[in-house]
Amino acid sequence: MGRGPTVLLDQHGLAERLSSDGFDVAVDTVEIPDGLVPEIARTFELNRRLAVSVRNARAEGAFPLVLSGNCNCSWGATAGSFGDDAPAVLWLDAHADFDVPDDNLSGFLDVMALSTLTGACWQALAATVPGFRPVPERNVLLVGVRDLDDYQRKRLQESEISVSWGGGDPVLEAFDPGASRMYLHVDLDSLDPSVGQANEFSAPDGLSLGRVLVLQREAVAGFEPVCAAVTRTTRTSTATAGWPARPRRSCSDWPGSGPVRRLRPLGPRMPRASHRRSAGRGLPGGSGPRPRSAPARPPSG
Ligand SMILES: [Mn+2]
Repeated sequence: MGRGPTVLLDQHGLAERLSSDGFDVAVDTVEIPDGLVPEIARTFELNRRLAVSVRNARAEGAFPLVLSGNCNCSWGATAGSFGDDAPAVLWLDAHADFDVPDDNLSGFLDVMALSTLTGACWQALAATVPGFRPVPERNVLLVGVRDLDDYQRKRLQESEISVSWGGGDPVLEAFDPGASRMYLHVDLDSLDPSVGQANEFSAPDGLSLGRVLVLQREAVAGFEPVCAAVTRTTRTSTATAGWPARPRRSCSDWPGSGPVRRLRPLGPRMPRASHRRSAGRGLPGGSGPRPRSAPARPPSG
């Protein structure tokens, strides 16, 4: 999975496309040497480096856009973007990434990405990521989640996380995290397989592209986006068939095996409209801050 950022940049020319749209783009690659340390230690070291990279980008007035093969980049991305004020988190994913070591059956660290971010596990290691602060569960809206084992669904339903299940209409207007600054996390397997399969963890009944775009417009209208990540991109270049619907994992695909790329659309040369978009204001089609009411609740079943 880890080579997806390279594919997006080198094969699909993402930086050049953003540049042609008027953004001043700088690419910073965050890597650690293969085989340096065990998987868990590697993953946290990668996040320590990512946090510094993101913090430097923000100090330059840039908007950090993190490209990563794994969802645990959320630790470094938020650590480098937010101080003691916890962000609102809009997290698009087919999975909850909410396992803890004591209930996890896969041994896959990435399914603990959101549970670590919300402070449920790996607390000592997470604290070594510069600037890391656990995000309260009530600050998180999880959208598109649908591929869960029973124990995963139970833990999610017992949490304070707001949930919009599967391909249903997202419920951003009912999301009331008590924070105005946002971290936007897009795991591409949140998309329905009919849109494309960015990785082998796709599941049916996902989000349409239109729904994702509406949700993003609402997010920048109602919140101030400070950092974003696009994750779980595979090493393959296109969203073609051939991936099994269920995980087929190999160790070489696991966290830390590939680079994390952070794009930096820099502020000064950004067109005014685009800059406003980064600041979460005045997006065409947006309707201003969303009214807030009760948090969305998961279905009782
Ligand atoms: Mn994920």
